[in-house]
Order: sequence, then structure tokens, then C-alpha cells
Amino acid sequence: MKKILVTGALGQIGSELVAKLRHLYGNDHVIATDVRNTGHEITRSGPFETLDVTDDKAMFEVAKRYQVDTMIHLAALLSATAEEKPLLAWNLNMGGLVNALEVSRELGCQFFTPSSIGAFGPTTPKDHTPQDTIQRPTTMYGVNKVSGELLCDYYFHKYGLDTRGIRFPGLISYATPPGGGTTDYAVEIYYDAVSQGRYASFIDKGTYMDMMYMPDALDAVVQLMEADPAKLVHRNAFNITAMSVDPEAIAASIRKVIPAFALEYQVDPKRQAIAESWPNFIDASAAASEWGFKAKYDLDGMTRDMLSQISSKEM
Ligand code: AKB
Repeated sequence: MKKILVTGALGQIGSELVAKLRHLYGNDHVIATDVRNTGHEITRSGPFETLDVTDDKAMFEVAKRYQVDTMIHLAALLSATAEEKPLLAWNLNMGGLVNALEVSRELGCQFFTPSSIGAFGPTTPKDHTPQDTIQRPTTMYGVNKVSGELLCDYYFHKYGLDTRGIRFPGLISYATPPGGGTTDYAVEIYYDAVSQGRYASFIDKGTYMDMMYMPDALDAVVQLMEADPAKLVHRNAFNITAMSVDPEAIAASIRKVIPAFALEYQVDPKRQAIAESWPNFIDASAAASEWGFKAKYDLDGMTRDMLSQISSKEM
């Protein structure tokens, strides 16, 4: 049975991924770590350690003490925050990653870390963005993600470390809010639809980006980590997506459930510029053919579930 250490476990992906991994592999087999302890349920349902990922010695000590064989490194600043604090983003995103890779190398762990559609830039083909293509991002987050993809490939080729990774699109979930991302509007819109019947979007109409419902993202992580390595041509940074949407498309989907929903715009030029540098929709055929990726939720399926889950939380 796997013994997995997760960093950034209290974040949007981490909080739900830890719950899923504990369900699959047993509570004691998943060590959740985060720089803060918010008293979240996952700090009580299994082992939890406070861990700053820039502290390499502390990371090594926790990983060794629990004798982990798998590292899922999630701790990172997202795109909008990274653009506000680029030096902090470099130190945290790259420092944390190299520490996690080094700990994994020393302990012989299997390794996962997410990349993002943010690893692409304005000169990348915008439609059907291929798996292997031009990557010249213009954001600090994108620079971190491309460097991270290359670093993970390097650890695989140089040390034989079993590194695997996914380029996540915007992830939509009702459990834990995202923070500091460009795609966060696609989560906020559902909360405001339920609580106020209206939403002012900071991303402009006609700006298409890839998105995915969280259950599909969690399945993808487990599926890739369990995939037969002999079938992996790529290792790190698989393109995956479930839908390509703009704010109007999400609003139209919400109106199938809440007909009076109103969408307005208060465009944030900084996040809009980041969004415009990213693809409209990426091609996920390498993930489909190498490890069987297939999303279950389309836009309307996700909308129905998001609205019903948020409504029942707010009752
Ligand atoms: C962000 O918007 O920064 C993230 C991402 C797409 O990586 N959600």
C-alpha cells in the first residue's frame, strides 16, 4: 500500500485530493502537510504536519519519519498572486519544487506535481494547443510552470525518478475556494448565482479558457499515478481539459437552473491580460492515448452539481 505525503494539502486541490486518497489508500497512508493549520477536517482525519515547503530539512524529516514512498507536491502561488509578488513566487514555487524533488530522490519516491495551462503564452497556438508546442509564457507563474516541467523531466532522465504531472486547466469546485488564480471567476460565478442571483465577472466576455470539474481532476491524478510507466511517452505536464468556456457560456448554463441569473462585467485588466496570454482550448489526446484520460463532467453536468451542492451548503 502506498504511503503518500501531500504538500499544500489545505488548498483547493489538496483538501479534496487528500480526502480521496485517504478513502482509496487508508487514512494513515496519506500525510497531509500545509504551512498553516486551519483546523480543516483533513487535519483530523489522518496524519497532519505543519510544513513550509521552502524548509528542505523539515520536509526531509517529515517524509523520512513517515517513510513515504510517494510525494504529491501541490504547494504553490497561483497566477494572479504570483504576478503581484513575482520574487516570492519564484522562491516558493521553484524552491518548494526542487526541495520536494530532492527529498523524493533521496527517499526513492514516486513524484507528482501539477503544471497548468499557464505554462503556455501568447505565441503558443491558441486552439487545439498541442501537447508539445511553443512555451514562452509572459507571467511569473508560467515561467515557474515551464521551469518546473523541465526540472521534473530532468529528474526523470538524470536520476530515474518516477516523476509524473498534469497541466491543469481552471479547476471548479464547491468544497474549498481557490485563491489568487485567473480562472477563479468560474468558481465565484456559481457562489454569487446562488447567493445573489447575479455576478460581476473580472474576466471579459469572449475570453475562452479550459476548465474542469474537481472530481475529474482528482480522478486524473490517481489514474496517472497508477498508470503503467511503459505506456508513458510523456511523463510530466500532460494537457488535460473537460471544456472550453467564457463567462457567457457559464452564465447560459446557470440560466438553465436559475433563469433570472444576471451577468455583468467589471473586468480586471491584470487578470484579463493573463487570461488573454493563455490558450482557448488545449488538445488532451496524449493523456487520452497514454493513460486513458477522459473527463466525465461537461459544462451543464458541472453546473447542475455545483449549484445544488452550494445551495445545500448555504441552507
Ligand atoms: C490559475 O488561474 O492561476 C490556476 C491555473 C489555471 O493554473 N487556476
